[in-house]
Amino acid sequence: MHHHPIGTLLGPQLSRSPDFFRLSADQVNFFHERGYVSGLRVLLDEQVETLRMELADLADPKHPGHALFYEYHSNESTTPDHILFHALGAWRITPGFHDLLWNPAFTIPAAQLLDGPVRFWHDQLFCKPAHHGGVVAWHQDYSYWTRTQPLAHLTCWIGLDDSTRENGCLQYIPGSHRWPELPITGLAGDMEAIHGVLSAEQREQFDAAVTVELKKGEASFHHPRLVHGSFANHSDQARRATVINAMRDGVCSATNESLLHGVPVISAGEKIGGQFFPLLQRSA
Ligand SMILES: O=C(O)CCC(=O)C(=O)O
Repeated sequence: MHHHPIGTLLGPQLSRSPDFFRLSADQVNFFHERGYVSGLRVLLDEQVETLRMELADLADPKHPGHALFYEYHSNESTTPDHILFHALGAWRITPGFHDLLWNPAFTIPAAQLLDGPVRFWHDQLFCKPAHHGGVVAWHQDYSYWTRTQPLAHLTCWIGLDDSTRENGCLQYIPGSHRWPELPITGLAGDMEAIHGVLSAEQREQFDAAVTVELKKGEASFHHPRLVHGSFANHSDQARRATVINAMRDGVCSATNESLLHGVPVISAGEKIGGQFFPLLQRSA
C-alpha cells in the first residue's frame, strides 16, 4: 500500500547523505569480476533487534498477516531432522521488513551494481536454528526467475545473526556468474545435487568456494547467476537472514501467470511495476 518507509526503522540511515552509502569503484569492479561484494554494513544492532522481534512473530503461522506471504515453509528441508525456515513476502506484513526495502545502505549500492533505477522483486527469510539447521543447496537465483526478462537482477543477503562457517554462512563460487543458466536441482535438499548438471571444469571451481562470514547487520550483494549455497547449522548459534531481491527498472514479465502468489497478472512482455513492485531508487 505504501511505496515509502512508514515506520521508524530507518531513522539513522535517512539522516545521512547518499554519498555515505556509495560503493567505491574498487567494490563495484570486484562485484563485476567475482560476482559478489560483501561485508557492507546496512543495519545497526538495534535495527537488527527490531527485525528479529518481527521475525519471531512472523514465524508463528497464526500471525494475522500470514495470508500475505507469497510463499511460506516452516521447514523446507527435505530431511526431517533439519530445519530451514524459508518465506517470501514479509515486507507486506510488518513495518520493519517493509521499510528495510528503502534503506539507502541497500538502495544506493543496488543502483550502482544494477547500473540503473532499482525496482523491488521480492524479499525472503532464510533461517536455520541452532543444532539442526538445514542446508540451502548450491544454486543460481535466476534459475528460479526465468518468468522475468531480461536478466537484470540483484540479491542482497542481510545477516540477522553473526554468520560463520560453523552456523552455515553463505558460500559463493567466485566467477560463476559468467556460467550459463543451470537447471534447478533443488533448494533445500542435497547440497551435492548441482554437481550432476556441471561440467568437470565447473566442478573444479568448487575448490575455490568463498566462505562469506558476516557480522549481524552486514550484507552481501550477489549476481543472479552466481552459484551460492550454505551448509547445515550444527553449532549452538542460530543463523537468521533476510534477503532483498531487486531488478533494474524495465525488467518485464515473461509469463501470463501471476508472478508471485496472489499478485495480479502482468502479461508477458509488459514491464513489471505497480503496487507489488515498488520503485526503490530512481537513479544510479
Ligand atoms: O541464506 C542462505 O543460506 C541462502 C540464501 C540465498 O540463497 C540467497 O540469498 O539467494
